[in-house]
Amino acid sequence: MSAKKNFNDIALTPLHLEKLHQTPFKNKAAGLPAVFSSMKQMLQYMSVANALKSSLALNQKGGFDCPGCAWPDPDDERSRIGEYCENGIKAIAEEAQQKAIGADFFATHSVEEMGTWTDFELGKKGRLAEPLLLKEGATHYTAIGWDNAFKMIAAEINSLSNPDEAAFYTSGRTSNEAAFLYQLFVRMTGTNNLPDCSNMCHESSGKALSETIGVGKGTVTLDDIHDAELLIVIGQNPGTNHPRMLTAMEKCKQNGGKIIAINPLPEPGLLHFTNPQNPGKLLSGGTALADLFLQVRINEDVALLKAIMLMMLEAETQQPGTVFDRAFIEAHTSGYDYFIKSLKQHSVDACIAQTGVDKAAIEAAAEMIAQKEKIIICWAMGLTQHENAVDNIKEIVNLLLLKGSIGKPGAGVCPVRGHSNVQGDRTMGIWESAPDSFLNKLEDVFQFKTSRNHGYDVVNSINAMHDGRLKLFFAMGGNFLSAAPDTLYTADALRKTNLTVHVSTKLNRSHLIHGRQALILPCLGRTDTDMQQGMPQFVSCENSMGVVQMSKGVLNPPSKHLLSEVSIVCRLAHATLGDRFNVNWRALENDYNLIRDLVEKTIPGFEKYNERIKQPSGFYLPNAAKQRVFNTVTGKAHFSALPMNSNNLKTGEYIMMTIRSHDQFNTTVYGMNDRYRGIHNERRVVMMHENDMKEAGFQRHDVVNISSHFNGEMRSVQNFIVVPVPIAKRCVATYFPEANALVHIDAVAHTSNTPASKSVIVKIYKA
Ligand SMILES: Nc1nc2c(c(=O)[nH]1)N[C@H]1C(S)=C(S)[C@@H](COP(=O)(O)OP(=O)(O)OC[C@H]3O[C@@H](n4cnc5c(=O)[nH]c(N)nc54)[C@H](O)[C@@H]3O)O[C@H]1N2
Ligand SMILES: Nc1nc2c(c(=O)[nH]1)N[C@H]1C(S)=C(S)[C@@H](COP(=O)(O)OP(=O)(O)OC[C@H]3O[C@@H](n4cnc5c(=O)[nH]c(N)nc54)[C@H](O)[C@@H]3O)O[C@H]1N2
Ligand SMILES: [Mo]
Repeated sequence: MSAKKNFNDIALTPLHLEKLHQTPFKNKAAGLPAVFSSMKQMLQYMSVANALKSSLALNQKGGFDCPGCAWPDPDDERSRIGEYCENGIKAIAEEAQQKAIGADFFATHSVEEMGTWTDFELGKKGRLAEPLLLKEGATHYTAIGWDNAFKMIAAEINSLSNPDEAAFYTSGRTSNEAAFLYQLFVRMTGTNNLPDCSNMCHESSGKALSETIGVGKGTVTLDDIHDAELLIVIGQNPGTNHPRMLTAMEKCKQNGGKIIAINPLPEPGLLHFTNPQNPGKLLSGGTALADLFLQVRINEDVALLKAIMLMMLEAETQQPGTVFDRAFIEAHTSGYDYFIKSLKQHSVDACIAQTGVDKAAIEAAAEMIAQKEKIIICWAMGLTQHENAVDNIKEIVNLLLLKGSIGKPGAGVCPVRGHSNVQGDRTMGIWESAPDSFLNKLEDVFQFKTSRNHGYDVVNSINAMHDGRLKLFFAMGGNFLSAAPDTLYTADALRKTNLTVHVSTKLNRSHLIHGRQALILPCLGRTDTDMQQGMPQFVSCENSMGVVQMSKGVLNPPSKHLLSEVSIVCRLAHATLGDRFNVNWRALENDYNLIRDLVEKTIPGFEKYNERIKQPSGFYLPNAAKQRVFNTVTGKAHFSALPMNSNNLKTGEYIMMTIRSHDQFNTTVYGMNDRYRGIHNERRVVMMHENDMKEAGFQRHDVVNISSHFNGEMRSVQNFIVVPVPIAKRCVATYFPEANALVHIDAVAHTSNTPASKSVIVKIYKA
């Protein structure tokens, strides 16, 4: 196919059909190709010296926290050549580019021209080098001094008729120190409008877990994963998105553990793994991971879990006390009888029929679960981004409660977080609906009155911009436009604001879709050294398992005009609030230890923060559920009686999930290949089962248009290429963010308001 460019709106990734090349879907992950791929990536954009320096410091005690995912580092021994994975290396190579783009670059490229570039091209231009302003009506960004930029934002904030007319987004890379000051500043302006990437990510997990077990986080450590008798990995693709988790899964297997994988795709990393950090294993061919793979249809996990629990119930009824943990249920849970009553209303066969999985495989899973006592369930976006996402996770909790598998070694819930500090940002108060206990404490420590209005989350922010209720949109990192659902609707929303501000490391599409005026504020990244008044500073992050660790960059920043996120918050707060509150923003900017002292005063679990953060492996935050203390209304863990969901696909309809390729970090496209799935050089693809293709009359690599249908409204995207893959029937997959325009703004998970970007009902037509 010849390369062609064609686009209607610069909010969308332009159509840029390249030369698609398809190879067989792989059946194993990592190994030597991963080592080669990561080396190639690093050396393409970095000097050998910087590549070495950064890979040696990656995830080492005293080094920097990988800006990739939030998977924890081992507490004890760490690989000496760096605790890295292929995709961590790509994340660093992406951030640590030496090329920097400043006002000269933006003088030669208009906003409109940049809109014709793909996300891959945008990202490869280099690091942002100086603050930039897009004046009203201007076609190009031009340089602006830092002070003027802060004055401009401050004037805008101070002229709002109501503080709730501004929203302050956070992506999950922001450090604890920056996040704490940022939410404090935002709350001092008088609003709780703190939408964050969590709203699109694990919000459903947080909601379900806090209601059922009293803590919105996971309850396991890395050692628990190693010690589990059974790991269930559901709705997650660790081979691509958390590659170091494969090492933990391998250890679990070596200790005699079993693994069940539940996914509409036979993701290579779930099935087989060759550890690239273990030279012996590279030659011997690696470890078979999953003992059982259940190829569930998209969003039929509730049916699957119900089928499994019905089978377990049957076995328990026949031999009471052999399957369920009666003592645990009795002592620590509530709602068991009602839950069982509601479960019995479903028939096993009807549940099985919905899942698309063989009965024998489900029976095998039920039997494995029945026999084990130490079970951990890991999940990610495959469960959280559906309308019934919160129920998905409550159903997982039901299963674990039946087995008494929460709050003991080798057992528990493991929502695997995405962004490297997304969990820490929440702990620091980046939350549009923070609990009163948090706000009360903030008031105590800082002597001011917080607003008690419920703030806007991501979806509510977009709607508020659309309706003119939001005038200013400020983003601490991220790529809001491309990460959010319903791309064109979100673009319209952003265009209605007076001012959009992005604190960023790299150019992205959100800089091109803007309010009446727009600012880009370039900041230091995780890999950069951070000096304040001649003194080196470090920050800290919390990983997916509640460990808080120091992170200290090692590379020279790519431009001398960059500020740290902490500096940006402090200077903006000072420009906006002056001396109105009892906070010495200048002192905090100069010494991050002082920020940690304030965190210690405000947030439980951070006692002796400055002392303990210097421990080589950091420290664990307390987790009550892990100790079988359930901070729910009843003081017990709750069983939930949940309805069955059904996708009800009509003829010609498919259910579509929007997923990540192996060469991307969210909206940052590192490369054009999805190596494990065998898709190369093209991202505008729709993955389909061969039988479905045949039925629809599609040939391999036909070009199609896709439309989605929600609440009587239609959305569509053009020119996607059909690729046959071994996906569950009637299920299709596209990449995020190319297909985000199909996710209707109102298609959200009940109660968590997370966009349902993994269950989009679509029709597919030949283009
Ligand atoms: N390299 C890299 N690492 C990353 C990221 C990245 O983009 N690149 N992103 C980071 C972030 S922010 C996050 S949140 C995580 C995301 O990590 P994942 O959740 O693993 O990412 P997705 O690609 O969205 O994959 C979802 C997986 O769930 C499956 N799935 C989809 N729908 C269903 C369903 O209904 N049921 C079941 N059982 N499975 C389903 C898909 O087939 C896919 O394997 O990764 C983090 N780490
Ligand atoms: N359809 C669909 N949509 C989705 C998802 C999906 O699976 N399907 N996943 C959702 C999920 S799980 C998430 S978490 C969101 C992600 O949403 P976001 O977090 O908003 O998006 P990212 O692509 O991670 O943001 C990348 C940008 O962050 C900036 N950046 C990188 N590092 C730093 C840093 O250290 N500091 C600052 N200030 N900026 C930095 C760079 O400019 C880069 O362009 O997307 C969500 N959207
Ligand atoms: Mo995420």
